Amino acid sequence: MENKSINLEKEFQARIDRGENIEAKDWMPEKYRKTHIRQISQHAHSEVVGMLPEGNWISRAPSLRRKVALLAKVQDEAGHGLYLYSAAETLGISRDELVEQLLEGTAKYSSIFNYPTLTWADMGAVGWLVDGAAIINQVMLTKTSYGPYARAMVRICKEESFHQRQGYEIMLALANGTDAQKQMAQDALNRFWWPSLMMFGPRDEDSPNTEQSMKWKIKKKTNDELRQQFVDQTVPQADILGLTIPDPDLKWNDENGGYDFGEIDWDEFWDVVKGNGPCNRKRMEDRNNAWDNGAWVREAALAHARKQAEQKISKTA
Ligand code: BYC
Repeated sequence: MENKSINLEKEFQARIDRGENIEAKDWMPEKYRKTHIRQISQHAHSEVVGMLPEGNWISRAPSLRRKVALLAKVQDEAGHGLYLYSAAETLGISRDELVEQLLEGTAKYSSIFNYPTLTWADMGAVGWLVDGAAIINQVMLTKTSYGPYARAMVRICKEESFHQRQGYEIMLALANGTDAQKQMAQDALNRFWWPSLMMFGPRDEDSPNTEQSMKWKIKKKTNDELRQQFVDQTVPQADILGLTIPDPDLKWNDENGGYDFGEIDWDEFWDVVKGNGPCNRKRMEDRNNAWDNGAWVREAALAHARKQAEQKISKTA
């Protein structure tokens, strides 16, 4: 029995090493399944909670064009949440269970969405930095070893690119606007820069999941590698905007071919992850209210589905 399970694990690792995708009905170690449920559901929750800071600005967008683009972006995020809940369901957990974990506050979602969006420029900073960081992480995940997750990521990444561009374009307009607009853009960058770097997770040496996730090719790059990639990609974009990254230690390093940057405030990161960020309570309250207020939609959809099924039965009878 023990030998059989060792052989299964060996064959599983060999498939991963050959670069094969693992599919829903394939044998997989229990820990692989659980790690995926954890990561995919945290990701799904992040998309759903991520609608809140931006939803806050839909009714206050400065023009019809901006409003349409923001509305489309927020709707895309709802869609991403749904693809990801479906991918998680292939691993044997129901969407109801996952939603329940989110609403009762036992599930994690990205720390970034626990920061407030105070001005219109924050819509630019979120699109540029938050979606920019998300793309770097998620392009890697299009090649992740679990097939349903990898395939969901391909479509999500296409939509994230549009999100990032609309954000950068807001920043560009503000940075080229009046002094007050430029100041608003700089202020948004100042507030979102460090939380964006935190999105990639703890330093590699403090990340309990990275080593195993790299072996299973759930992750193809470590948290620190992706964070470095984000900094190297984003600093020149800030230069084009004429804005200053709020990090006095930021410096080009010729030897490494990348930017050195300052120390992240890890106490702040863990505080936010543990539920004590500026907006954690508000986000949970808003999600719970949305769930309660949407009960009639779920009931109506179920009643409609039941009626359709009954009509089908009576037609075939
Ligand atoms: N916030 O061992 P580690 C988006 C947790 S973008 C909160 O490194 P892992 C969007 C981590 O879960 C954002 N928690 O973990 C964009 C773990 O906790 P548990 C969503 C964090 O999984 C724009 C513990 O800390 N993207 O959706 O190997 C608009 C130790 O960390 C964070 C994804 O979810 C954090 N920032 O690596 C709308 C991408 N960082 O479960 C929406 C998929 C870490 O062990 N996820 N933790 O108690 C991943 O790629 C990986 O899960 C991470 C973390 C790189 C985030």
